[in-house]
Amino acid sequence: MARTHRSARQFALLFLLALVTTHAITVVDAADRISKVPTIAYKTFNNDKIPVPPAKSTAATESVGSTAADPKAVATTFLTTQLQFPVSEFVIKNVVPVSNGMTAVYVRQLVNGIEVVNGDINLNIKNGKVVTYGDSFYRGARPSKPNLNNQESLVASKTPDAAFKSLASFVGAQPARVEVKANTQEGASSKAGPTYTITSDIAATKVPAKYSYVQDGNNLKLVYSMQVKMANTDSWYHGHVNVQTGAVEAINDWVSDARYTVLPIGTVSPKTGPLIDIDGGSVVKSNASPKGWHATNAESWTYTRGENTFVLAPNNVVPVGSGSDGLDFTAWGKPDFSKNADQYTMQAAIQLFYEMNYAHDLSYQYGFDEVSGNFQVDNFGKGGAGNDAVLAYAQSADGHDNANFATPPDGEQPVTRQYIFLGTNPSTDGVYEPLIPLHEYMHGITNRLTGGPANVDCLSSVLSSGMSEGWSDVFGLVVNVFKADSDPNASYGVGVYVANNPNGIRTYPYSNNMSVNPLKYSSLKTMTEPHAVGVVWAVILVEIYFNLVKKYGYGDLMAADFSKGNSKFLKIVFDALKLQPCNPHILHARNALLQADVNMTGGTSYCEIFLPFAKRGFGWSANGDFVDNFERGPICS
Ligand SMILES: *[C@@H]1O[C@H](CO)[C@@H](O)[C@H](O)[C@H]1NC(C)=O
Ligand SMILES: *[C@@H]1O[C@H](CO)[C@@H](O)[C@H](O)[C@H]1NC(C)=O
Ligand SMILES: *[C@@H]1O[C@H](CO)[C@@H](O)[C@H](O)[C@H]1NC(C)=O
Ligand SMILES: [Ca+2]
Ligand SMILES: [Ca+2]
Ligand SMILES: [Zn+2]
Repeated sequence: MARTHRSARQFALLFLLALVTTHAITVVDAADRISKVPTIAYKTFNNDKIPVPPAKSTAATESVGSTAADPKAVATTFLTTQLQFPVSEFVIKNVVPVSNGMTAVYVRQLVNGIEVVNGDINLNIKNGKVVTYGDSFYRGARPSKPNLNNQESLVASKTPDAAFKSLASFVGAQPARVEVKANTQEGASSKAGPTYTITSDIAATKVPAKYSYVQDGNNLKLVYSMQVKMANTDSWYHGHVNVQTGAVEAINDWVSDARYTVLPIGTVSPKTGPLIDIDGGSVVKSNASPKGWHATNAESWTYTRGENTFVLAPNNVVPVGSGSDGLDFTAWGKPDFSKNADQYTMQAAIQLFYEMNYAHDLSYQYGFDEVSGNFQVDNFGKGGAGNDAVLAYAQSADGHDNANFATPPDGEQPVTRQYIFLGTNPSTDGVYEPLIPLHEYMHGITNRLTGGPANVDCLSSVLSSGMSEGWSDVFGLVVNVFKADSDPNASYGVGVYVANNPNGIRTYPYSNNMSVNPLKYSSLKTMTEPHAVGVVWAVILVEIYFNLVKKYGYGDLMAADFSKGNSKFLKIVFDALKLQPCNPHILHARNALLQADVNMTGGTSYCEIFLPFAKRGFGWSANGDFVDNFERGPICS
């Protein structure tokens, strides 16, 4: 009996190991995919297809910027002629250069000279043309111009003092003292009526207040808009109080108070660094998530749901926050990693929520925005299709030893599943190797960006689906693993924690050292498995990354300072994804990287990008035949 029992156990164990082995290669995989892509004849990789940097003189002019029509003037013409708003009805608030010659212009609506706080148009302008725009301008009936300079003439109006008290009570504060001072008016500003400065014990600083409109369906409501930085909480409110009724019509807390106990991005695994309490206010990027991670314009949630993702544990259970704002998730505490992963499911869901949002906010800085087809419920009038926040299943029960990400076209909700890894003892959860959820999120990014956000069938050939694995590994490494002092000749693994193996689960670890990772163009000849193909692509990207960090230094990736090597790398990768053709060959993708750098900087990183390709057989005369070519070419020789 005992013997039988034992051999049955042994069999079970072997079976498990076999499973783990097969899954080990496909770990952090896109779902088992069925795809069929007609073969494209790659016969046109002539030297002249490789982008080259412009001659020095042109480079200088190009990098300084275009002399084409002023985007502000283009925007004004578009607003007045296409959209038929007279110049008196809008004000251009910001003109922001994007990359590739694109400029974003942000416009606020004026009615009767008064700003409509939720009436915005953003225009993306390139080569003197409006490429895309978002529009939330009010079109309903116009109220007559209120006589703001005569307070008493406003029908049944509340004083600024009463409005401030109403706002205070709305946020649960009782001011003991409120002093209102009307500011002296000069020039144009007086058109929008007087402004006030309010001092109160509940506010940390003086509260500026002015008249605005809030559009609410077919109504335009005159409000006092006030910015209240609270004295005793972290909140900093932008509140809008109805001048007639004193009701709070709209309010936004500029500070997100949410708190999470997580393994911070930048830590390889719980074996290399601690979990910490993170304050939402310190990680949320307001340009990417204007209402924080738990709210859209219309709704808010006190569980792992929000603008960018909705994270569910098995049986559709969700971790709920606590505290006065319901957004403190730290009460769930830390996982006990000495136990099996199913003993900390809720913590894992919180970790996944943090990671999905982090990936959203970070990728936003590099151009994965609304227009580019990113994943958001509410696009805040910035173009693209919304209602496609990532639906994320933590510790999904329908699999193990893996993770996946399914990407439909822009406007349809992507789904990611993270599984428990049974190959370790105790079992582990891939969300605690942040590279893994980042890898999955990057699948969504590369699918949306390649061939435009509406076409998500552009990474389905052997080479392009392989590259998609490569981009995903590299995104995970760059965001979570590489540090300022990382040695390019060292070995970097993927899945080191979930496989409990420092070399990870790929065919070779990543390294500039050819003795550690010998892959070349010719290695691809017999490869069909996407992850194996991906390692060939990614090992080159890793070398480009290290070249750029060596040349331009290392900065905070979230700050997206493109003069720093790591940020420059990520920006070039994101731009290239947008530039490359559908189902690219690796040589197409190489050329897109070179093109992105030429477009962005005039080609200042040309050889940092080209030489790692030449080193591994994708040199100057390489063509579609999988024969290694190591020529450095005329520019980098
Ligand atoms: C990049 O530059 C090339 C040629 O200089 C141009 O054809 C292409 O449109 C540019 N792409 C973008 C997105 O700017
Ligand atoms: C990595 O190895 C190469 C030789 O293979 C060497 O030239 C280079 O200096 C090394 N880099 C570092 C940072 O040690
Ligand atoms: C490259 O890897 C080999 C094999 O691991 C090792 O002996 C060699 O020292 C490495 N070279 C560098 C420059 O790190
Ligand atoms: Ca979208
Ligand atoms: Ca696409
Ligand atoms: Zn993958």
